[in-house]
Amino acid sequence: MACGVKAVVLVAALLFPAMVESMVVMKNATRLCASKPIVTVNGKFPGPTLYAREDDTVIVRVVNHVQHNITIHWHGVRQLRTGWADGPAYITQCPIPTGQSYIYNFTLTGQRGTLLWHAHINWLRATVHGAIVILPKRGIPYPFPKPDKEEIIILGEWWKSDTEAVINQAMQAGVPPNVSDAHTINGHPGPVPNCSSQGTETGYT
Ligand SMILES: [Cu+2]
Repeated sequence: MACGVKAVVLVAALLFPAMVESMVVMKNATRLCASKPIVTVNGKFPGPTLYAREDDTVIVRVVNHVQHNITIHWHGVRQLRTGWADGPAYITQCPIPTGQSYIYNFTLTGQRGTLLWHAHINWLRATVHGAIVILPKRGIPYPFPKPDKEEIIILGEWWKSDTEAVINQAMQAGVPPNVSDAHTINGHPGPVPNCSSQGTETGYT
């Protein structure tokens, strides 16, 4: 998956680990014949892929430019003595307010594979999520034959309405939230009949 320069990580084993800047910004997105503003990292949906190696230290500075408090959770990453980098809002950290930033700093000890990062407050994870690929240490293969090609596939859901409104309504009414309008593969619900404009949709689903 292509990703912006700001999004590509990498580190440790180096004396001076690189810091990745992640900007949380609004972006207009068109799906299912309709557009709405969504919260994104670096204007991407799904968000940028983070690449690292086992034993790397990952340092990500998240800068909040939207009118929502936000945190980022590294789903499946074992936070060994770095609980403050885990991300659940009001559990291991205060959320990052508008205009503020927070530096996530953790080491990928004894882990390889593809995991997910996502927002961890209210329903912002609906659009704020992406892959984190943890490669084996340099010179060490995965415990299976080298694949011809690797592709990141992220399954998600799309609501035509604002997802923060969906969850807030449900919480206030004490009822389950409205179900999504579509499932997505890498952010795309696929072609829609009778929809002249597919907006920003590209690729195949
Ligand atoms: Cu998670």
